[in-house]
Amino acid sequence: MLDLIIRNARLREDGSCVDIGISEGKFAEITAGLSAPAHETIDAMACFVTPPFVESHVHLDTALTAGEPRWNESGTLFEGIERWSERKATLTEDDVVRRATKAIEWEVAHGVLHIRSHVDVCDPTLTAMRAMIKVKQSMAPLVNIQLVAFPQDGILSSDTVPAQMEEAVRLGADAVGAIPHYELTREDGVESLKIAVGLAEKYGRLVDVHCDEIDDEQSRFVEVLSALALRTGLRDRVTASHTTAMHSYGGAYASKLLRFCARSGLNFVANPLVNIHLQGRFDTYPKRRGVTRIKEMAAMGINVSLGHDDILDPWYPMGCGSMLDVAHMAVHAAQMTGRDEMRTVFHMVTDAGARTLYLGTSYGIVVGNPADLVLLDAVDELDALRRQSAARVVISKGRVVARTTPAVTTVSLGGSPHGVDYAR
Ligand code: 17E
Ligand code: FE2
Repeated sequence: MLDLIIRNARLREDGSCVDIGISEGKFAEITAGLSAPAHETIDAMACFVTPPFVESHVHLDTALTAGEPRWNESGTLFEGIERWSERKATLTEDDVVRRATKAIEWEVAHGVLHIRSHVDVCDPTLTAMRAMIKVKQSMAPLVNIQLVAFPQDGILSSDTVPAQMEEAVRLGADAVGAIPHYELTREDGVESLKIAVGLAEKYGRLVDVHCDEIDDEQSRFVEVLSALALRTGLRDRVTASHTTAMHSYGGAYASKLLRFCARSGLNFVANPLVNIHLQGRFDTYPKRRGVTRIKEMAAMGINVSLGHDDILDPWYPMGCGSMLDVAHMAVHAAQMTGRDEMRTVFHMVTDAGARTLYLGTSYGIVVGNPADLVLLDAVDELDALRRQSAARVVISKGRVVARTTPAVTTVSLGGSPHGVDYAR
């Protein structure tokens, strides 16, 4: 007796539908015309089914603080850091838990079940990290949350930050961060990367660095991180986030750099919603887009996934936690509008994200894996991207954790009122 059967779900690449049997929180059987009895049945109505979305990069500790106490009016990264430092001074654990929980609910409602959140550890009391560890633990049965010890003001910005980083890792951070382009000198930037990677080696953690998030073509820390990933053997346990300076590198340097990155196995996370708006702010015209070389890296087989980065905070005044929203921007900003390219972008918010988060083989709709899936109001990846499809049903470990009823619209232009659908 199965616990749940999802009938008529569009899973196969050829568009054919299957029935998905779930038992004890795992995929038990996946086949057309499944005949086993079950306690509950959901009719997927030939909707497209995908493994859950993976949010590769978000700051849940800062979420929902936009405008508190002041708005970022210039739209620069640097004013965002200033505004956040004002809000950071008033943090309490309850405040962080409340806001992060709400943002996670928004993400789960959109089909996200794996989240990597950076958490600022420059506050000597580690209030945000302590709060986020509570959130991670309370969500663990249904939502997988990874935490990165992220030094927003720089690891070498004060004598105390290195010890705070280590304490955050001891408390339970899954990954170690850094922000080399925001250290006082190039040398400090290199040193900060050595400290971060050293901590990851010492405690057996992953690495995820805010790396070269600036329009300065001379900001060149990806090469340092890639070399450390190679030499330490940490390789694909290491991720470079943002890397927006790569947008401004000359062709010869970028070509050499990306070959080295392919060799080291470094993962990249682009945050197109946020970087298309934060970058280029010091340009007149033409204004650079400031989004990293998503298309070129993907074409080389480098693992690239995508993050929302911010949800209603000092760096971004918008956001509802939808990875389809992020992917939609990536299609435009990276000019990945070829049909295969759009499919690739969809996979950047699913499978590629799973690789960045180092989830291993437990991710994916395969018999024996945790029964995590999303039924989208779409027929395939491209349809989901175009229509920003609702996640009709989100299932985590065999349990329905969110449902959305897609909007129903009626038009009347003189003839009889009729429903609109967005199929061609
Ligand atoms: N902090 C940072 O350094 N860069 C960002 N994009 C955000 C926070 C959101
Ligand atoms: Fe970020």
